[in-house]
Amino acid sequence: LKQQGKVIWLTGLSGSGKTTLASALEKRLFELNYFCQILDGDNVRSGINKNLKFTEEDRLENIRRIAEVSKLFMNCGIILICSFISPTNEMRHMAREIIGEDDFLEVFVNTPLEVCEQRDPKGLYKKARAGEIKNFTGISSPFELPDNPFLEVVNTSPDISETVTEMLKAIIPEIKF
Ligand code: GGZ
Repeated sequence: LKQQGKVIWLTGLSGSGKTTLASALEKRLFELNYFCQILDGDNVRSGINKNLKFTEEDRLENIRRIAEVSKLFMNCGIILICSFISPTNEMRHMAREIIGEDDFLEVFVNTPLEVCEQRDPKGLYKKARAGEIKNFTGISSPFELPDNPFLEVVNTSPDISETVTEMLKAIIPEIKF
């Protein structure tokens, strides 16, 4: 492998578009012969973190384990794309500390709550408003604005290719487009 491992950390609300951006970014990186791995709720919360729920304490432990696992992958030279709400600065700071300042690239997917709630792809906001889901981020659990993101992307239009290019340029500055 000629590449250097790093961690691209997407933070943002449920429905903000993190998963879509993560897979589009993964695809572009693969096309450029970069070796990468997505970590998200689907492959983490159903596996190593299946005992964790959405209390503040469990979210912190969720993020801690993800950061530790990411570091192991990263040390093998892999580019991690981590897609987690990671709602507080405490959680993001902890991840940054575990992974290391230089390798932790925090990308804030800044989609307004109204837009996320409007999209509601899984009907979770509706359930949260009805009180059927407790501690739902943005409704009954806080989302703190990231205090020092490496990059902030606004992801409200359906065409994300420009956003992905913007991310690629920031992540791998030696690439020419
Ligand atoms: C927020 C929740 C909750 C609650 C279930 N609050 O949009 P999704 O469905 O596919 O992604 C969300 C995912 C969030 O898990 P994370 O591991 O990223 O959260 S954290 O970083 O805060 O630990 C959502 C679903 O799980 N989900 N209940 N109460 N999101």
